[in-house]
Amino acid sequence: MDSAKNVHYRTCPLCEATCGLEIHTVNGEVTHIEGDKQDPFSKGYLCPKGFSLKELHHDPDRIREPMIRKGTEWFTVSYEEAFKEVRKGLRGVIEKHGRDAVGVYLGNPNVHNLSGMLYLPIFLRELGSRNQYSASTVDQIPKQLAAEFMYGSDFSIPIPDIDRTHYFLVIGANPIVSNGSLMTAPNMRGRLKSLQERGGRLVVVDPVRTATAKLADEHHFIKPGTDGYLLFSILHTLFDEGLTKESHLADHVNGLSEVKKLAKDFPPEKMASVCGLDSETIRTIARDLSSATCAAVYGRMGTCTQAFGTVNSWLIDVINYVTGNLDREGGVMFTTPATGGRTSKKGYRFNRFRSRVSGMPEVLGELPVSCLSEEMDTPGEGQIKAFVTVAGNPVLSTPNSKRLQNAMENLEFMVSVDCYLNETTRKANVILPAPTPLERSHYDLSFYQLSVRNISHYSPPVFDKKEGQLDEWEILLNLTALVGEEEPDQDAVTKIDDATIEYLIKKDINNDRSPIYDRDPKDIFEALEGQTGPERMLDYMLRSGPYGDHFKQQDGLSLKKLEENSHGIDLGALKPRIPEVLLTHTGKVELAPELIIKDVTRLKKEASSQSDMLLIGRRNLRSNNSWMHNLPVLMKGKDRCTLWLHPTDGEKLEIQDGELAEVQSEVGLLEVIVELTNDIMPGVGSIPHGYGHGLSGVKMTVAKENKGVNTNVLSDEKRHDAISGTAVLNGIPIKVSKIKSGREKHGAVRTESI
Ligand SMILES: Nc1nc2c(c(=O)[nH]1)N[C@H]1C(S)=C(S)[C@@H](COP(=O)(O)OP(=O)(O)OC[C@H]3O[C@@H](n4cnc5c(=O)[nH]c(N)nc54)[C@H](O)[C@@H]3O)O[C@H]1N2
Ligand SMILES: Nc1nc2c(c(=O)[nH]1)N[C@H]1C(S)=C(S)[C@@H](COP(=O)(O)OP(=O)(O)OC[C@H]3O[C@@H](n4cnc5c(=O)[nH]c(N)nc54)[C@H](O)[C@@H]3O)O[C@H]1N2
Ligand code: SF4
Ligand SMILES: [Mo]
Repeated sequence: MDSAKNVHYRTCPLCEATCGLEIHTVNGEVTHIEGDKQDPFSKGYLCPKGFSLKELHHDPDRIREPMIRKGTEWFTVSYEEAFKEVRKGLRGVIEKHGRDAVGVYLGNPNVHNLSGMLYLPIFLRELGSRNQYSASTVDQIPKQLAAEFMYGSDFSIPIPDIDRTHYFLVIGANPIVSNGSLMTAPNMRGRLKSLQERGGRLVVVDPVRTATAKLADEHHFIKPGTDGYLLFSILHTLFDEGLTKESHLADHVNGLSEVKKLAKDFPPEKMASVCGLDSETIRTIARDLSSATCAAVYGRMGTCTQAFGTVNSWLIDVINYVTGNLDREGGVMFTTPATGGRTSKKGYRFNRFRSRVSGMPEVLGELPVSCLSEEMDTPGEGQIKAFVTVAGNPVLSTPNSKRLQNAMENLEFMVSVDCYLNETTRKANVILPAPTPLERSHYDLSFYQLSVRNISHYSPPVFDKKEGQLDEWEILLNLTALVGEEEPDQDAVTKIDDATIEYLIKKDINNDRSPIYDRDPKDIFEALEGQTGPERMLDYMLRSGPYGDHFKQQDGLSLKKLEENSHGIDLGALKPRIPEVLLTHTGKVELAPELIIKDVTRLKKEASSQSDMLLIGRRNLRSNNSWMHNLPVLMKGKDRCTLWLHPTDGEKLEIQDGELAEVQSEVGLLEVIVELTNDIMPGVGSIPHGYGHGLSGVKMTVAKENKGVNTNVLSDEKRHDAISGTAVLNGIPIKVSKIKSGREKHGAVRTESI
């Protein structure tokens, strides 16, 4: 903890790269932040966002105390008063309309937060509403769902073994800017350069010549939304030219012949014009993939958030398998996280219930966020009347923002756990303040499951919380208590916390795949005595995990051991895990899951969009979705929320660089400054998401100066991946036109103001 002058080591929780930071403080103030050179994973690397934790912590706009809204005015209140108000609001709705009338939206920072990862499931279970949504269905759910069907667990995602591969095919991802996603690895540029230095090739397929593409040995433009055709024609070539490799996994796989049959219909010569790559290029990619000593195919946002997201994610793994690269060094591999992975299975977590209005299937315990606004604005039993957001900004991040904004006007009650008064939380009745990353402990429970090496690193809080300030897990357990039958208070928090650890221990001692199977629970409770909250849960998971001390059975990991190793512990490179990792009913890799195979029929029918112009998104190194636009250190420089167009499109539309254009989709309209660039494919426009800070009631002074436009007024909630329900955020048909009159610059958005 902080006193006088200190140096603290911790991982950065802002993105998936998990860089080690060295944080210098004097008397409770951060003086400066550097990369931790002794971190075994990041070795001193950090990006500009790492430094910004200082400004985030000291940001005067950040919410530090519970707040209640009366009309348009906000008042600071005690936690007690805030919880009383939340209890009245949520229980009132539950009593009148039932539990499904409470909708919940969980945003991205929850997966970077130990409290969110460990305690939100408890809150959701107690709440018992089907209306659970998250940022996952505007993101990676297709990849998780493909993994659920193929390997039996949604977190069994094969990760590119980037440090050992010789050929890396990156489709629809920009890891140089995003710092990698579903591929935790700090210093992506360094790792990709090493790949090239050892004679490997980096090949990028993207409608934009991105920073990653500029580093690559080859870059190919692709028409947005057509990756399914490209991937199938690569697969076709592999079979057609006899390039598939007899796999060491042949005895562990079902469905190869079915896949081979399907691939027949996708010859590169037919698919080339659909996706915009020529057939010889496609065949060459297939040949190179096959002849490389080892290779990894990797796809991310560009392949997930489109109409065939699940099919794409599956095809990527199929190609990795048939080229002999699944579960193999230098190919794609499964992690062995220190906190253990899933070890038991109760069947697929898909379509166990459907959404009320459109009948969309449940996906991994939640409903696609594309249904959120219709569940709010369509009357009837089960209509969402109260809304809970935790670390989310759905108004800027989910499709058809205008409809969602209108729908939210009819809510009877809303509570947010957040650190800013932003486009979403401004509509809450109560805001409960989330501590900053420096006031809480940290462990990357999610991302060490998706990491290119097995790593374990615990970070204690840098600063003490203020007297009386609640940690986020305590806020979440108070909410759990109040949606149940309990009074929200410390006793309830303790009771639920104790019950949870007891439940976990009992589950594991009855699970014959757990290292603590059949142990006496007393030994385990005793060993954990004196601990509470996330630290106790984490200690338990580490000790009962694959490298753990298994409660004094061997010399192994524990929270104490991690505390003694403040730079983190490298547990080594990834190791082959098939068949032990598989949790499918058959115990095999299912290469041809029924639901995915069915969707191939749709792929065959829907060649591609007829629109002249397709909209995609992009990311910037100095930004992170919607919520870090209030930090001056990141926001300096030129306006980044622009529409990128190719100069030939500019010419056709008679729009010059820097002029204002009108962009229209099926659901919305906005005005945005155009930036002409040769780096984008003709026929494609790109606007970054997470902007549109000009709405009334937002209290983010710096962000408001660079308000930009909300691209999600253009995304259509009716367009989604047919299987997972994930929204189409890439490949949205748009019309772009020049604005004739000299209207105000800087993104005045007509559709946006309500
Ligand atoms: N600096 C920064 N880092 C971040 C974030 C951030 O906002 N800023 N956000 C974090 C989050 S939440 C995530 S999920 C990750 C995302 O990580 P990435 O997926 O690596 O990031 P994106 O920039 O979304 O990359 C998607 C790429 O797909 C391309 N693309 C669009 N449509 C298509 C298509 O149809 N086909 C193909 N092949 N490509 C297409 C886009 O041009 C873009 O280059 O980044 C994380 N890291
Ligand atoms: N068009 C388009 N839309 C997109 C995308 C795209 O590429 N294009 N990308 C999508 C993706 S990949 C993602 S992940 C989503 C992100 O979508 P969201 O998760 O909805 O939005 P964020 O911008 O990440 O907002 C995070 C919120 O959490 C708060 N916060 C930050 N840290 C904490 C914390 O520790 N605790 C709590 N309680 N609150 C905290 C912030 O103040 C902010 O309000 O956007 C998606 N939307
Ligand atoms: S790359 Fe990600 S984890 Fe590393 S410093 Fe930047 S934001 Fe933090
Ligand atoms: Mo994301």
